[in-house]
Amino acid sequence: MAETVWWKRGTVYQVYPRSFQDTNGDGVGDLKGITQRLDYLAWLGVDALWISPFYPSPMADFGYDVADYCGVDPLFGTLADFDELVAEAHRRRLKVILDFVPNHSSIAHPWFEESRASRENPKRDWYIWRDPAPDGGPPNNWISNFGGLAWTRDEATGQYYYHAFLREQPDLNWRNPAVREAMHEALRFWLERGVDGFRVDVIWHLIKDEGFRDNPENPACLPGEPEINRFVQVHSADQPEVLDVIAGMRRVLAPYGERVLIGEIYLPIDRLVTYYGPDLSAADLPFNFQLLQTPWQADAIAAVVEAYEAALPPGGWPNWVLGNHDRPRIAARVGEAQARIAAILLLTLRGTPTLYYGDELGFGHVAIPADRVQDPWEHNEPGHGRDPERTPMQWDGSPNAGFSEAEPWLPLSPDAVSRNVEALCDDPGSILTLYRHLLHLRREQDALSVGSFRLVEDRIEDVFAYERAAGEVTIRVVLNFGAEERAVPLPEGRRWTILLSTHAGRARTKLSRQAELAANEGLVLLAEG
Ligand code: TEU
Ligand code: CA
Repeated sequence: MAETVWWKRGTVYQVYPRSFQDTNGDGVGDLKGITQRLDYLAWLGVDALWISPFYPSPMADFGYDVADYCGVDPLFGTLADFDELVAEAHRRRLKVILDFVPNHSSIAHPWFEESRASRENPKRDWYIWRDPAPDGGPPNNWISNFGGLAWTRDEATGQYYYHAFLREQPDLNWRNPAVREAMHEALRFWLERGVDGFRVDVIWHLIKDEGFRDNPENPACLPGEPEINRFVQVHSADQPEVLDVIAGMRRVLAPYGERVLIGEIYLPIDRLVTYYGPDLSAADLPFNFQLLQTPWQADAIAAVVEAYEAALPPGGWPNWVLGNHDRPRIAARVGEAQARIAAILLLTLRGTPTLYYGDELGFGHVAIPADRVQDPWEHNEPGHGRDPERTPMQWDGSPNAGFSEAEPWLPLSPDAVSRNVEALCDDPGSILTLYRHLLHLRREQDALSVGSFRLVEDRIEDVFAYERAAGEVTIRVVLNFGAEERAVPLPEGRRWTILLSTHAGRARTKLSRQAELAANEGLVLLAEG
């Protein structure tokens, strides 16, 4: 199976560029900083880096409001810095995946400035303009993902424009062929510069209901949830025509060879898997966020793994995500001990893993003082802001953890003096060492990267167990989600070697008949013979 395409075998590492490495002392990470840290990523053992947006932007949503799809914001550097980053990454056999944000532009994009100028402007139909409702109010009940109305009335023409996110992020009209062509040109611009693929932002939002019908209310929405959850997004997103749009992007990538198209999609499994498209013509990897959304219990996790595997279309390649810049840190959600179980899960399940910078150090929740809040969502809906998962990378014990010579744009975690790469890299018991061993093991073992997957049927309370196999090799993963010791029977007549444990010092031990798991312990076992 050595010929398998790289994005099936490989592991993706998400870099949030503002927070990775600052090189010019302004407290914000930059492209040169990423280049400087490529040796770390190679040492860690990942195969690709996905970089969140660095395009010219007013930064209303920290770069997810793009004012020029074919440039680099001076805050992050220059196109020359980008070319150097790609060359240096490729020299280390690291792939580079860009974050493409086609659903909306910045309000400052020249396209929008033209579009809003008059109803007759040739670019009027590049965005979504509607007349007010008869009472002068918004055209329908659609809500912004960041709270409040998704429609803003523009005085110049008296019409409303639609924005699924901030009012500074007007949605583009993907039903317009001219928009598609302009966006395809932007994709080609980066493909020509050597990028290996794209993670496409909110790809499931690109097409909206042609009749702009009201979204129905969501009876399951609980108090305290973000306002967006009050309605089910059946008309404002997830329209069947979107698969065609995605297939169109795939056709742009195709002549460039092995490039990957990843789609960011927050939908239940049955809808998510439709994004592979008819005959796998749409997304290569529709992001699977189940691990971020499922209660952290062995049974619940086993059930989603089973449901997801069963729902995949023939030939559809699975993937798993453990964290991103929009969701609370995994260690904050499940605790430090279980964050190690999560690491094993991410890197031994079947499918391409995506890990988020800092999770390999066990980053937890970082409390942000009120006067340091950056995320506009926190201002709109307090408690939902995403700053706590966007704090600077912690490299060493020096001031600002080696991230910057200046005060960082977001505060560092108070534990940065002890939780950093330099302090953890040689510690055999650290979570960083666990991640590195897992990443290297996954590279060595076809069973883990491209092997088959099978759930172990006999269930032990709090334990999730499964097998991966390729050729003669069988690997069994046994994970204790609980805080009690568990004895887990192993199949008769076989001996097993511990390849790796969440707990240091157990590797290479032999087992037969039974695995004794400490509280919160996970084991990766190799069958002998
Ligand atoms: O996120 C889309 C998205 O669905 C999230 O906003 C999600 O609703 C929320 O964060 C809860 O998890 C993408 C980007 O990842 C995000 O950073 C951007 O703010 C957003 O799109 C708009 O571009
Ligand atoms: Ca900088």
